[in-house]
Amino acid sequence: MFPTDFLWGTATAAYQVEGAAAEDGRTPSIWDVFSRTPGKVTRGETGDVACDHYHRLEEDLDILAGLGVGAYRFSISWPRVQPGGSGPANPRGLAFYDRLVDGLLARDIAPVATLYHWDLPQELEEVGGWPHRDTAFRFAEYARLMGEALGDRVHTWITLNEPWCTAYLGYASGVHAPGRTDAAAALAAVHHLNLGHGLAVRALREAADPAARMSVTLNLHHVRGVSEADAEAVRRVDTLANLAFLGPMLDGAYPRSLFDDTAAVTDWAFVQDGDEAAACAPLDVLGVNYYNPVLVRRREGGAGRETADGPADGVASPWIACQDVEFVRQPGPYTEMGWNIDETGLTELLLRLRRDHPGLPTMITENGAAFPDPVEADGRVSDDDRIDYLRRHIRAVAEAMAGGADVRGYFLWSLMDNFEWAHGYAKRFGVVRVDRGTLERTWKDSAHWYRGVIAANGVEQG
Ligand code: IFM
Repeated sequence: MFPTDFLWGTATAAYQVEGAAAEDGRTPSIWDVFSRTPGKVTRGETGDVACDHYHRLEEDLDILAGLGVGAYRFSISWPRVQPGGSGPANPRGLAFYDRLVDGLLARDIAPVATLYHWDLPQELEEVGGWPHRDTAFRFAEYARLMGEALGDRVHTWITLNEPWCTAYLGYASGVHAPGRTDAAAALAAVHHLNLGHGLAVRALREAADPAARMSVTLNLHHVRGVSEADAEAVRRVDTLANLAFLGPMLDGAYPRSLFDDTAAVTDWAFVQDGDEAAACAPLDVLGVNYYNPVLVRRREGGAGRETADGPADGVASPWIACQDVEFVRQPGPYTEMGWNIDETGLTELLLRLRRDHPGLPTMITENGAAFPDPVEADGRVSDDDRIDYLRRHIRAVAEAMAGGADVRGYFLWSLMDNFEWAHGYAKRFGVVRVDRGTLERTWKDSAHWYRGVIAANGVEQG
């Protein structure tokens, strides 16, 4: 079903799996600080130990080899390799990623490295974080250091993971680190993430092997209206969630409607001459994370509730300037996150990208689901619900490709159960189970199934 060079992989992120939070010179990130703040993470859990991937690297590499993946998407912990977010690289931190990359290559697995998966060095937050312009330049400097250190071996570089989450969950709703609730700051963060991305791609192009591919991962929202009368609600959410990043990164300009929609919040004076062009650096492939679609309608009669994806009125929302939009709960089935399962949104999203950005290939850099995953008496985890979710979504990718979408790979989220941010360890996304007491790894049925998908280079027809 898939081309012979289609990349099958799994994905993780540094703070979610590594642990070793204070080892070998690593300094705290905003997530270390946030997770220690009472009330921010379920049961007060932290990534101090996480999956202890830092110390169990060889075992985890062998699991990847056993699955037969062609690629592995990991992220680099910025405060591990450049403690404090400035100055020279930390050789002891870099040594871990050297071992990881070399271990992947030795197993014939292509390393796909994400530079920023939400763990900003705390020192950079203390001088303003992403709303502060200088952070974009610090990020580019860090990118250059990584290009110099690993650029001869990394197959694909992903600058940012889901800048939507960094900006809107970190600085507007505050449910992610650093936990600020300032809509104007969130929009400034959007801009400095876009700028940092463009600067980082240029730095990597200079420092890394010319064959290395450049990418960014966006959690694009596939937005639908309840009826045709809701087109304006769809446009507003699409602009804030998608075009705020796609515009500058791919077309070198923000849609002017974004400025109009958010004029009551900020005048966007932080966008300086030349910034939009600087944010736009040619990419080889666009990373797409997809979990579920979004359904909206025009909110009638003022004060209502943001029902599906956000909190009630009066509580900080990630949806800046969307007071006239209601997020509608969609029909099930649902995953353990409460997210509805609807793979048709993935096909439609990929076809939209093909239409709007012809010539730019895509790669699914995350797709997967959390489920309760009870352990049976013999230790087996029969996660048929996850297998069904994955099968549906892989078929949806195939359908988009049949419609002309140029999709180059699929990375399952996640290799193993890990620290699910504000949910702590309560939500399990892995195809490999990690026992919270012993940290022992056990293949769930979905891991065996995925190995078969990779071996067959596809799933059975529906
Ligand atoms: O665990 C996260 C990941 O870090 C980013 N994308 C969504 C996943 C599931 O919530």
